[in-house]
Amino acid sequence: ENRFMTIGEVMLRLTPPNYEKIRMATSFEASYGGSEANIALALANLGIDSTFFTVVPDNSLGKSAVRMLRSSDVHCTPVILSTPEQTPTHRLGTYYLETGFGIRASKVTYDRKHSAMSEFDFDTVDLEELLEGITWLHLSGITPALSKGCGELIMNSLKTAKEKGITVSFDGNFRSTLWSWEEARDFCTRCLPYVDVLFGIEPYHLWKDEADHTKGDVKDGLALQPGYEQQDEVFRVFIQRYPNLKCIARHVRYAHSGSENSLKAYMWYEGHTFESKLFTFNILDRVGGGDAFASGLIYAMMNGYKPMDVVNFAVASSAIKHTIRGDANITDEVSAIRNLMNMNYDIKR
Ligand code: KDG
Repeated sequence: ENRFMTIGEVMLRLTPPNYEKIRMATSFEASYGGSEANIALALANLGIDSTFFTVVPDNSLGKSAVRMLRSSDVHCTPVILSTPEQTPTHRLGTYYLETGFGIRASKVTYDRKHSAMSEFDFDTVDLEELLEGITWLHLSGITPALSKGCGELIMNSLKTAKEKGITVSFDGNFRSTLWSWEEARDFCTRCLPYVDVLFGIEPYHLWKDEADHTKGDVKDGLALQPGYEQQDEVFRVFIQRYPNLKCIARHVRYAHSGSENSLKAYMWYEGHTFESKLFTFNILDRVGGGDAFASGLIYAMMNGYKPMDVVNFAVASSAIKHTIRGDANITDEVSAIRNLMNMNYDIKR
C-alpha cells in the first residue's frame, strides 16, 4: 500500500474578501496554506494514506491548523506542538494574499519570520523512525529557505529516504522573497542526486549552467514559455546530469486577457517527453495550482497510470484547483479529475 509523507510549514492565510486589495480591506478570510500541506491535503482527499510533519506553536492557531488538516484525514500525529521553551517566538507563520483579478496579479506578503517551524531544533527528531513505513516522500524548496535548521532537516530527510528506498519527489518552488536564486540553486543542486521526481524547474535560472545549454531560454532572468522541442532538450540536459531522475514535470501557464488562463504540462518519463492537453478555464484562486499539479501527478504515478494519463491527470488537477477558493485541491472524487482529464479541451481563439 502507498504511504505518503511530506514535511513543511503550514501557515495561516489571510485574504481580503471579494478580490479587494489589502488597503481597502476591513476584514480578512482565514484559511490555511503551505505548499507541502496543500499536497498532503489533496492526496488525503483522493484517498491516499497521507502524513504531514511540521512544527506549530502549542496555541489555538497551531492547533487549528492541525485540526483543519485532520478534518481531511491527513495524519498529523508526528506534528510537533512546540512550547515557548522550544521556540521562544512561539508563532505560526502567516501570509496575506491579495487575490488578483483579471490583469491584476495576486500578491503574497509573508509574515513568517521566526515561526515555530523555522526556529525549531530538529536534532531531536529521529528521521529513521519518522520515515518508517513511508513509500513516497515529498519535499520542496520552500522549507530550506526558512532557516539553516530547516535546510538540514530537508537534506537529512532526503538522505534517509534514499537509504530506505523511498520514492522522493521535490518541487523547486522558488520563492524570491525567502532566499536568493544563488542560494536556491546551490541547495537544489545538492539535493537533486536524491530526487526521483522533480517539479518546479520553471525558474531556469536556478540552474543557469543547464539553461545555457538550451540557447535563448532565459531572457532578463525569466524563463520563456517553451515549445515541445525546447522542453525536450532541457529535460535531456537534466537527465544527463542527474541520471537518477525518473520523472521531471513542468507545468506552463499561458495568460489570456481577463481572468482566462490556459495550462499545459510537459513531463519526462521513461525516456520520453510527454505533452499534456491544453486546458482553458477561468481563475477563481490561483494559489496552490502548482501543488495541485504535483499532487495529481503523484496520485497518478502511485496508481500506475499510463504516462499520457499521468500528465493529463496532473494538469486537470491543477485546472480544477484554480476554480476552488483556498490553497489546496480538496476535490475528493477521483472521477471529477478523470472526467476533466478525458475532456477534449483545446485553446479557445
Ligand atoms: O504553492 C502555494 C504556496 O505558495 C502557498 O501555500 C504558500 O507555502 C506557501 C509559500 O511558502 O509560499
